[in-house]
Amino acid sequence: MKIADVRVIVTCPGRNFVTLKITTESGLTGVGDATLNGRELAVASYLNDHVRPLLLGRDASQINDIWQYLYKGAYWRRGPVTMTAIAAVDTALWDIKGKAAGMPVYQLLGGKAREGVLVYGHANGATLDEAVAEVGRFLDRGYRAVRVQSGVPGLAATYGVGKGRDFYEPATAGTRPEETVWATEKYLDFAPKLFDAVREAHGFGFHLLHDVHHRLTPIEAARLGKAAEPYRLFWLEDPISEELQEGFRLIRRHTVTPIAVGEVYNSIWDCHRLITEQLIDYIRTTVVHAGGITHLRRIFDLAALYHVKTGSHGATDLSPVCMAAALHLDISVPNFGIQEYMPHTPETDAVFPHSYRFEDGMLIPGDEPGLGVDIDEELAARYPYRQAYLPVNRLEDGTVHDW
Ligand code: EZ4
Ligand code: CO
Repeated sequence: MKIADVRVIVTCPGRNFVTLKITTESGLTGVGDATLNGRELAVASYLNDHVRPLLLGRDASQINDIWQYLYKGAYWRRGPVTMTAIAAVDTALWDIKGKAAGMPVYQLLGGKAREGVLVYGHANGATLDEAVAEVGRFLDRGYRAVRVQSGVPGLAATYGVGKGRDFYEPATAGTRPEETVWATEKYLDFAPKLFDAVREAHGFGFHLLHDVHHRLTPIEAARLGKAAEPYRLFWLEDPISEELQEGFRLIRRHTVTPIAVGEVYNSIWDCHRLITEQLIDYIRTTVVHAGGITHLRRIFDLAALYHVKTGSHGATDLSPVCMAAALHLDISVPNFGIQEYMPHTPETDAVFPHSYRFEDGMLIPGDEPGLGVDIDEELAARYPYRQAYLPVNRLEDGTVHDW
């Protein structure tokens, strides 16, 4: 199973995606997502310039050895660029291993531990009323779990509220990031009213989630968590910046609202204390940014020991290749919690044909050998890369704040 070809494909069917495609001498192919939103070309270069020469001629079946070779062999450890590049290689090799074995990857991971993967959708509104109505639209479509985000009175724009309805996309094309303005006190006054209105309108028969997107201090987050308790959130996501791990101790002292963290983490070393000290309830690391299936499994296994469940990131910047891989892992691990799911645009779905499907609020991975996802390279070539950035966020006095 010698690796004969390694290609890095950059495409922009509405947004940028970087995909690694590995081909063996016998003609088996595997794909891995390598997209790092707003910093895409850094990963493309890491793969093309530094990893590709190391893979050619190597045995594609040696996933464990290749992972360690790329991780320890670089000397420089961790970081989003490195771990995304390693993830792409790892994912593509699992895809190949599944095809070589004639089995879907979830079978190689020990088989299905559940019938489907519970997902949550994103209900967004510019106003409270719009957000409440959007939650209803998701429930009508069969979602059992919905994240709600709303514009905040007095703020021009806020995280999670897009221009269109289904395809919220925070990155914008251009040579400079968009800038947004934030005021914590306006948000903190408003957020409990939003949860109250959603529960008032739609009841408690579904899971309600909310993403703070790293913007509070620990004591502010503690206040919000406490205020949210009557509305029984499934989770409060990223209440504070992910670097401030000690801050989660303070949040924990004040509230039983479950906490989800980890979409910006890229290794087990970023979250082992949060897990072993039981400071969080859901770990949001996912395949593409946390070293692939091989490494994410280790994080999930550690989390299982401490009753921390999985809740992988699944926004639109994670390609259908990542989603497919995530679903194979989600469906097989004992401590699965929930999977984020934002459907991609039809243009993106056409570039990445895939067999997973949405059914009754769950995603079901396909049963064909490998991951059940591919990239249409001819179609991908019609959408050249466009420079794009995530927004930069400032307080009302101009201070740069966490976005
Ligand atoms: O801002 O994926 O929970 N989801 C999120 C996402 C992230 C983007 C960053 O690339 O927080 O919307
Ligand atoms: Co988030």
